Amino acid sequence: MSEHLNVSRRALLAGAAIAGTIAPIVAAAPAQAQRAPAPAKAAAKVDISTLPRRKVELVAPPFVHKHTQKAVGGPAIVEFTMTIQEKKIVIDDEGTEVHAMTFNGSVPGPLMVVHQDDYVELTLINPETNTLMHNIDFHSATGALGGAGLTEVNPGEKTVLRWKATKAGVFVYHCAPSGMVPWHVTSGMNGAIMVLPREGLTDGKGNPLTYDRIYYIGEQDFYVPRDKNGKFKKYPDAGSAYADTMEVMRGLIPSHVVFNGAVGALTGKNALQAAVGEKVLIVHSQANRDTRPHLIGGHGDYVWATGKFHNPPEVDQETWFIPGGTAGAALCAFHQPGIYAYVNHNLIEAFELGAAAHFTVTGDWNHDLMTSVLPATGV
Ligand SMILES: [Cu+2]
Repeated sequence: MSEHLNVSRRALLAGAAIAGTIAPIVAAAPAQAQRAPAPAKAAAKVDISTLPRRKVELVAPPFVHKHTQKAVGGPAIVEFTMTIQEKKIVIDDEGTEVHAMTFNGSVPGPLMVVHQDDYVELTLINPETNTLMHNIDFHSATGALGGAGLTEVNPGEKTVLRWKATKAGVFVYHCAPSGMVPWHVTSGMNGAIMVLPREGLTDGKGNPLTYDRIYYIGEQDFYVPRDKNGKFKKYPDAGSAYADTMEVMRGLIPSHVVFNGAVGALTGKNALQAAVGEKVLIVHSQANRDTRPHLIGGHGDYVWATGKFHNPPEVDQETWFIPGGTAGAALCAFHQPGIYAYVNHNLIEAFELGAAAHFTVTGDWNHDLMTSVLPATGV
């Protein structure tokens, strides 16, 4: 048990007050990143006031809000609103609890979709019913710690950040409060944004690639403390779980590695749906640890493992590697009906810790691709 046991609400709000050993990473960033800068004096190349505005209603993963694959018209200001929710969630069939920190109530937060050169305008709300300060670091944004330096919001506050989507690809976003970054990220406070090229996806040789469906899978490592008997402990709130959770985190061995917030969140009756002949874009993020997705019985036909669409995709992949802090994208066509497992192919993490999803695919079996020549028969 760590000595940092009693974490008061005030200390949590102060963020960096806890455990000086973990504070310096962000505290060392340039001080000006922590303050709102004065408006730029140089004439902006784009007159923001002339751009059209579009409001997007976000939806919870694995689903993705409506969007066009090719941009329609010129750049726009795309307005999003996210409300931060601190909430207790159950992460497995045994009732193991985590006091999660979430963007919009889900782990991961919603996938946001824009096109390159659009402006993302996010209203971030931290309701006064929450207890912690939060912010957001977009890996796709430029400056101020990805926006984290301009978006610190205490309970009862909201903030608005606008940034230009200059890079095409799928990117992680996550909470990054001074001194407490890994705790917030491994409590579920991460998601992804997809910045599509204005012309849509291509194969790197000028040929367009399109998808019939898109799903967003956020892989999450949790570090739930155990009691003397090895049972997962329960706590009344996030603050009282903090010290024990940090101790488990420092051991670097997660108690759970799950897709979309819980063991089984995307399996069985929650399986992802597709039909034979459909091409599915699977966006997969991991804000903290490396992962290696694999579609059992299928392939990544076009894979941007590090998620950036102006690199040619790799083709015909069996397993692809997504480094921690990255989102990747894989375009997979389904050619046979049935249930496919989509896993982190560290199979211990998939089968023992929870990192697995199912696709249920409808359609007709193709005997040319596979057939049972001799069912199991006695010899
Ligand atoms: Cu946070």
